[in-house]
Amino acid sequence: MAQWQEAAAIKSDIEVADTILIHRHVRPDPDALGSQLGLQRILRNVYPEKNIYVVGGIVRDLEFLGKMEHVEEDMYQDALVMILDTANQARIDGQFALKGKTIVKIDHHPDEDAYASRQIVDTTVSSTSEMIVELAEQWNYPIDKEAAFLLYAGIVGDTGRFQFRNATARTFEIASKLIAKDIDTNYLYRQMYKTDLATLQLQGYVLQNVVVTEEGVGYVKIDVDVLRQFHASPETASQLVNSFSGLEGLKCWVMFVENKEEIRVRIRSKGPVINEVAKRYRGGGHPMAAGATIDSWDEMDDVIHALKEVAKPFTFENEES
Ligand SMILES: [Mn+2]
Repeated sequence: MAQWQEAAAIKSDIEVADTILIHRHVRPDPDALGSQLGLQRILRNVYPEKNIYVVGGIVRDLEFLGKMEHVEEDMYQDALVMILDTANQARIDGQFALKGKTIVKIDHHPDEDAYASRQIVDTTVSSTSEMIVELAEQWNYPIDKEAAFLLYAGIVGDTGRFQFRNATARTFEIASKLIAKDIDTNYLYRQMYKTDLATLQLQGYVLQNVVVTEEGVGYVKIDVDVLRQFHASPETASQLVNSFSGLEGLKCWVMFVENKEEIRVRIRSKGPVINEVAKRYRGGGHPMAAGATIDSWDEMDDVIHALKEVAKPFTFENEES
């Protein structure tokens, strides 16, 4: 695991730092928050005398995971800044993150932007939370029940409850160790998968309006009028991208959500590689899960056309096409 060679140096950075500021990406998901808060918990247990803070905006639905802290710009000067789950600078939540004395990146997204002085980037790992467990073990830092809960939440989030193909044998081993800390998974799933009525009704709209092409590309368009009708935010709508993933014949699918001046594009796949398409439209991501941005509804057809091109030649193994 050549990507992990910086682990020892990062441990030294942690040991010498008085202030450690932990960041992650904007619009955080359970992995971003779970890895961030989990790492904070682990480090605070080992180094109670250090100033270890988590920075970034909050998300109401994920507030049960923990709270962010306010950190002034002057604290960055001598700080070790650890940026988790964030591929590129533009995605970092927190305007002063790169003002730290030492910048460390720990991530499992394709390495598009080596913004840190040290980094561990491994796209074969399910989640940044899984990477934090690996590192805590290498560094000999204990993971207590609270940290285990946070990191487990991150793994559950990024693996879609262990059903995506990024859930490896190692992921299950690590999840098993976290479960062994007696974490409350009932509470976790209740919090992670709760839905309010407005969202549920928007989901009904999505299911009613999904279109599938003969190439196996599904798409749904959510414009501002639909958002207004269901009192939903663009973020809420975007989270429904997997709500029709079980549809027969679907190879890849995309959700277009209007947000102010632009249209966010969320793309998912069961086989065809779609992040190359995302890259052509101001985006990127994983081969099976990516995002992009377009400026007008005219461009929607271009994205759908590009997805048809990648979907058409693809056939599932063990299945007749
Ligand atoms: Mn992640």
